[in-house]
Amino acid sequence: MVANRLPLHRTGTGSDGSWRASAGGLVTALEPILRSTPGAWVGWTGAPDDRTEPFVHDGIEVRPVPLSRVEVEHYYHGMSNRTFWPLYHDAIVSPEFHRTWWGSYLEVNQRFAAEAAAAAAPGDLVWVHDYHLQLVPQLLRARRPDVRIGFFLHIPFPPQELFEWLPWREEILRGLLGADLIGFQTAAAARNFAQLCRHHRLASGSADALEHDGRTVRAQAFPISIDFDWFDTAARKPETLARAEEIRRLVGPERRILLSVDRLDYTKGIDRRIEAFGELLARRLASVEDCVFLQIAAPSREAVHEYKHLRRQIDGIVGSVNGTYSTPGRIAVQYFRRNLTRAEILPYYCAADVMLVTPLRDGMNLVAKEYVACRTNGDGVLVLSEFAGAAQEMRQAIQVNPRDLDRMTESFASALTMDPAEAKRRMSGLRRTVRRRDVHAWSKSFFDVLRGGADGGGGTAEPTGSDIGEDDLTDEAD
Ligand code: ADQ
Repeated sequence: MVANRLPLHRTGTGSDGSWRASAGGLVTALEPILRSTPGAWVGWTGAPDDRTEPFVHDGIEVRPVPLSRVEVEHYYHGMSNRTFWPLYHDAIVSPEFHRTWWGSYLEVNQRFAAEAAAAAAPGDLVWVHDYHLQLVPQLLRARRPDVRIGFFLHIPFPPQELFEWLPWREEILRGLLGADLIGFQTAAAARNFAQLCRHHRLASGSADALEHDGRTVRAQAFPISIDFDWFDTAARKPETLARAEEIRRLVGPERRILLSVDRLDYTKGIDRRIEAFGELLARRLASVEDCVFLQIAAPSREAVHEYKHLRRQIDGIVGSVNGTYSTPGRIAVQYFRRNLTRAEILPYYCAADVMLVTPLRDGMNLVAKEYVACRTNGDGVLVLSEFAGAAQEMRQAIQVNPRDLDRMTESFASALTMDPAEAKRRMSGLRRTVRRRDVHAWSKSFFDVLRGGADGGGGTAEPTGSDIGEDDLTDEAD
């Protein structure tokens, strides 16, 4: 596994402190695979100038890649989080393009490729993750033509008219084409990629068989998921249910709970969602007597200006809605700006009558799937943005356009008043989908296709039963 961050963080101080598994999108998804498959993980520890030597943790060989303070600034906060992140998320904030950041990105990608080349045994599978490391497939192939290389992009891949902004667009396409298999969250993203490769005359053919440099490269959708059984089991535990009851009692047992759980990121649509909740109250479609909105937001990327700004902006919107609508003992929006453990989040999922997942753009969004997995009684209503990758599979959710404030407000009202039988019917469909397409199915299908294409290069990768195309996903509806 090659990813920007190691799936661990140091506990305590000092360079020889012990390590604990981290939480978060990518780690949440890969943890089960790491526990069941022996292998090495190449990644950064998260601390600048950290020269930790390779070590073994819980059966996994860990190979830290050092980053200097300047590289953290240029490669990570800069090129990754201020160029690729906004560009690939519809340019919700303007991406910045700086040659110094690009130089650093190139250098750091070289270092990751060298470390991966050193870690892999002959013929190994190497799985590279995400937008921080888009050059690694090509750089690794140059060093180790014997290994099979998979790449998975966790965030959206933009359409041509946006991607073309990038001054280094051909370098990125070539970098990715170094892989044998490129996984995206949606079929639309795979199509965007294939179209760009053809446009720049770097490859010919369709997404599932791109001819490039005498090899066949597959670009395909593998919608990421969660460990459904883990959430389903944990949500049934007496201590989870007791805490869920306590949360209901504390907010007022007669109040219905609307919940959101996000990283504090401008892609997640937190501001518009709180505004829509304010409109719900303003239009008297609901009142603070009968409902409450709980927003849990984990601080994120606080070194980046846009994130500091977002934090202040959301503080302001929460204050404004609460100042206008709260009454003694009836706070309209309860906002928790902190990182919770999984065990702390679960009871909220269990307590929530309505889950609001309304990003402006999101690769997948695991929170929507986590909520569904926790609804062991088969009740609860999911409101889901059309612009989350999850919307492709989760057709029984109430789908909304987060930029359409009127409709979004009305969808919150519909969720609160949905007929219980209708809610159960929808939830049962959602649970079926997420249970069947869990994270194990996701990683297995990726590895199967990566292995299955091992025909020495040049062969045409045959579609397999594990393919998940857009049509297949659409069929899941109802
Ligand atoms: P993220 O943008 O981080 O991931 P998401 O898929 O929602 O988004 O995953 C967030 C994870 O963090 C969830 O497991 C959630 O439970 C957890 N989390 C959220 N708020 C938290 C809080 N306050 N405290 C503790 N934990 C919290 C990226 C992409 C997504 C894609 C994933 C996986 O942006 O689109 O789904 O990778 O590929």
